[in-house]
Amino acid sequence: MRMESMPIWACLIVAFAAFLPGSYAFPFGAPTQVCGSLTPLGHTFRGHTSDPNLGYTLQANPTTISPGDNVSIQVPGTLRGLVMQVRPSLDGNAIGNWQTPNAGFKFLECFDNGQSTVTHSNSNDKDGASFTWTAPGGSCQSATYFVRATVLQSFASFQEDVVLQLRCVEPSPQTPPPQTLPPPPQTILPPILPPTPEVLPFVPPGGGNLCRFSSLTSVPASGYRTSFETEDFGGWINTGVRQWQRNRGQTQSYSTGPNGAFDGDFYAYFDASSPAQPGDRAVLETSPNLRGCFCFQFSASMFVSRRNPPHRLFVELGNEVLNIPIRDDANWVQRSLQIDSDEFTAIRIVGERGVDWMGDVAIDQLRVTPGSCP
Ligand SMILES: [Ca+2]
Repeated sequence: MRMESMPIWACLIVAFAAFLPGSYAFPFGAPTQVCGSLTPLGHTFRGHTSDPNLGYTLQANPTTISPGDNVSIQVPGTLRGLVMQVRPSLDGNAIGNWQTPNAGFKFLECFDNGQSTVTHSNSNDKDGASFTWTAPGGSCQSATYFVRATVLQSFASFQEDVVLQLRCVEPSPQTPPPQTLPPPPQTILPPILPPTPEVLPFVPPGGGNLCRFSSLTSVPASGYRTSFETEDFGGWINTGVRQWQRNRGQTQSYSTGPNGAFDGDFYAYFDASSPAQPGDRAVLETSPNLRGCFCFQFSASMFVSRRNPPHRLFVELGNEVLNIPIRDDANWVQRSLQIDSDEFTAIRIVGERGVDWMGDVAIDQLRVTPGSCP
């Protein structure tokens, strides 16, 4: 409330007080009427005006603050009184809270806040003034806060609009403490399997000598011979979800598969790498035109992981199965399989992917010959 808006009677009271000899208009501090203007009522009534040359200044530490921070604010020099606030704009309402002032000063309630304003509590000369102000919490109410004071040197001389700017910055987001990451989940490796035992040969020891169905023997002249040196696979047909592929040299995956062909340059292998999934099968199959007593010979490479479930390479004839055991090296093994059957049947060579990517099973030099195995 500025002077000119005061009721006449109030002005008269102020004027009367101001004219008392040797007295100040408000020797015990500014009245609440100054809350908005910070203009010293009694002083201006006598015709005095603010004297900017008195040289009063404000000092603050720090001058850059965040919500809730305490700020030390000084008014150097000899002074008799003052009224001071901190505002979010020059003409805004006082914000924040002053801490209990030192002797000679007191709170003045403004804007319904008993600690929003400080003023003098007596008319003695003071050797400077020092206060602590606490910024409102939460967020900055503006980027710049204004410490605004009117400082009285004496009753007749005062300086209005002594201002100091504070910069309000939002508190930096809390840097979360470095999280103690849980250890990466352990890859639970399946147990290492013992070597897969071969199923018993399809005929008892002694081989072809005991063939009962020699008279029924029927084997195509081609004998399903292939060393995979050509594309035709010697009559074998891929029938699985995955393909047996020709390859020469090592397979592309490290530490699995043969180093090269068993015979010639090429062999066939089932690539366990993507997109092959566990359980996928590559099946190489003859026609079901084999019967009687005959021998299936082939070479196999089972340099694959033993992780469980394991990779498998096996030969099927009807319901009978011959497993080729896993090896721990890239060497080829030769197998001879004596068959004695009174029904036409097909031979199926099955590669089955296990859980591990190291599963490049390979075969080479296949042939089916009538009679007993050599
Ligand atoms: Ca070959």
